[in-house]
Amino acid sequence: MPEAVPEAVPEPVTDRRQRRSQRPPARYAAAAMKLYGTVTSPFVRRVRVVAAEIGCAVERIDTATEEGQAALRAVTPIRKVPVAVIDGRTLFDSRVIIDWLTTTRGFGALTPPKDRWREANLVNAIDAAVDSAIQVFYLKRDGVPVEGTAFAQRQLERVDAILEWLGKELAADGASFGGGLGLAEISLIAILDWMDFRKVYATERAPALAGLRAAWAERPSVAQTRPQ
Ligand SMILES: N[C@@H](CCC(=O)N[C@@H](CS)C(=O)NCC(=O)O)C(=O)O
Repeated sequence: MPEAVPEAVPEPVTDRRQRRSQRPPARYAAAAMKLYGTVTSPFVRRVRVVAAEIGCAVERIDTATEEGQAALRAVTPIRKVPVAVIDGRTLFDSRVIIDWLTTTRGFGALTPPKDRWREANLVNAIDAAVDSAIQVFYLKRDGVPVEGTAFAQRQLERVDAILEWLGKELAADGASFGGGLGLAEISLIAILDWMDFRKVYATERAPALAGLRAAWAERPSVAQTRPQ
């Protein structure tokens, strides 16, 4: 088992308006989360951002190494990151992990969804965009000459369509989809930063989304987890 790397936990932002129902049940509040993942994955990053926002300590198992991959395979047959071990459970999938965190520890200074079903549509669209970009990235990384193929074109066009749609879903100030910083905003920032980092999609093709990215760029949880 590779050594777990503890991450710095930024002080959670206290929000006086936090509703009583969002407060964490005391029995879960203190436990740290063991998180299997890399520092480049956008799915791992959104979990790290949420953990930082709600003040949940993270011990990350780096899955970028062979040892880390072996450790990952020992906890999940899916072989994808993130996986969390928390409160005596092993949880696969970033959205499930985030759901567990916000359910057991509250939303901290994050904005809870006003409309869960709308948020689910936004996040599904964001995930579909990054899934398409990731498929092309993996093929290129494995030396498959995917550039210029109909497959790659279809993935690119899907990303174009999704980002254009997301631009139309923004609130008037362009900084969010209608609240403050929530799962949809964090997910969008994570995929745009990842696309730039991996140079798999020119994010300038979606100028409408630049304002949202800029609005949260200096937030400690966002700035400290940006891939580089
Ligand atoms: N729906 C999953 C997606 C996870 C995912 O695709 N992770 C990628 C890293 S960004 C992965 O582990 N891929 C490994 C592979 O496809 O072999 C989640 O939200 O956690």
